[in-house]
Amino acid sequence: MSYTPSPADKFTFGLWTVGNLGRDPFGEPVRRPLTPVELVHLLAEVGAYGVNFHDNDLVPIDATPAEREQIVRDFKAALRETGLVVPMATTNLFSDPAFKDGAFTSNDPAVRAYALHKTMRAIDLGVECGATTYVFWGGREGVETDAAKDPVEASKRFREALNFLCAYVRDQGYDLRFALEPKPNEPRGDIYLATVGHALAFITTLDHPEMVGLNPEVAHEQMAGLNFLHGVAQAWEMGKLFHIDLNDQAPGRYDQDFRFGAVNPKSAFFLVKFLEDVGYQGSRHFDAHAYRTESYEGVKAFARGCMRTYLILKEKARQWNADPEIQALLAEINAGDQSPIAYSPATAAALKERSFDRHALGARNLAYERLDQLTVEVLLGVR
Ligand code: GLT
Ligand code: MN
Ligand code: MN
Repeated sequence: MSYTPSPADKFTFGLWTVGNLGRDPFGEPVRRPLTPVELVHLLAEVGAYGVNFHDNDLVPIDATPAEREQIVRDFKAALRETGLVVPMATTNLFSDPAFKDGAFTSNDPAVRAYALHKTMRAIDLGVECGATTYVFWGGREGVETDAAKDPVEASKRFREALNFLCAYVRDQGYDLRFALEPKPNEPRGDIYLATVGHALAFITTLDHPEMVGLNPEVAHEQMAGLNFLHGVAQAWEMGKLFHIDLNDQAPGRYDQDFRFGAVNPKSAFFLVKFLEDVGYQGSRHFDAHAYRTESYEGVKAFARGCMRTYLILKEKARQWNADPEIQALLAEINAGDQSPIAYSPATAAALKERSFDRHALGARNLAYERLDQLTVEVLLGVR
């Protein structure tokens, strides 16, 4: 097995991921800035399929229209040269001090209007570069104190903004879907729409729910102490898994954005197995950063590592699915008539009268210990 990435794997990185300078709240940058064109070439060198960006990863916030045109021309030329594509784009609604108290949920109507203005322009830029998915990560949409904002009002403002922007996209005739990216906290003390579950429920209240889905991120659900796979599965089952941010995270820490599979390869395995088993067709976007210790050689090792780990886990999933002992256990676990009990008055009446041997039900051995051990042995390479 060579585990070499190919375009069919749809491995993507943001300009902000491989371009991360290693700044943190306690320390200055450790890597020199690369231009978007240099980053495209770096990604091509490691074998990525695509590159995503925030408006200001590509075009500085204070660029003149002429500068914007030149930057976009150069960037597109780099895309043509390398064959990289731009499947997703997004807006930076968190760095500028104007957004210190949120963008769409700010108490200041001028800030909310500016956020719409900036997002429409960023959507135009993304679409111009080929994006068909547009991410909304509301990093500043929250509070440090609940004295500051009414959370019901915040929900309404978020909804109004998304309704406005859906209408804009439809009006322009863009082929673009929105993907909400939840996160429980950081940089705000608490962020609204904290988890996949919050976002899924919120989407049903929008004017165009069919245009809006999820971009769940591994580390964000784990920061909330949740099982990421379960959130992803629920989004998938509702037809809402529009995009995914892959990385890793130790429990109970800050937003670490580690290389995919770096901390918990077992949960990464079940995630990859899920995406491959269900036939998820979207980007596999690595929203992670190289350690602050690394030079750009280390950044390349980081990016290669994300993709290689994904492909190794994909192969492990194939092996797991083909393992006769695992399959026999699964057949045993799922034995019996699994079809749902459809309601009718007669079925309900019969079911009420049916007698159950609950002691026998409770006494059944479910063999999950053996199944989990086999999983561990597949992962550790001894099967
Ligand atoms: C930021 C954040 C990510 C989001 C990006 C999209 S920006 O790096 O930590 O999780 O996906 O806005
Ligand atoms: Mn993150
Ligand atoms: Mn992310």
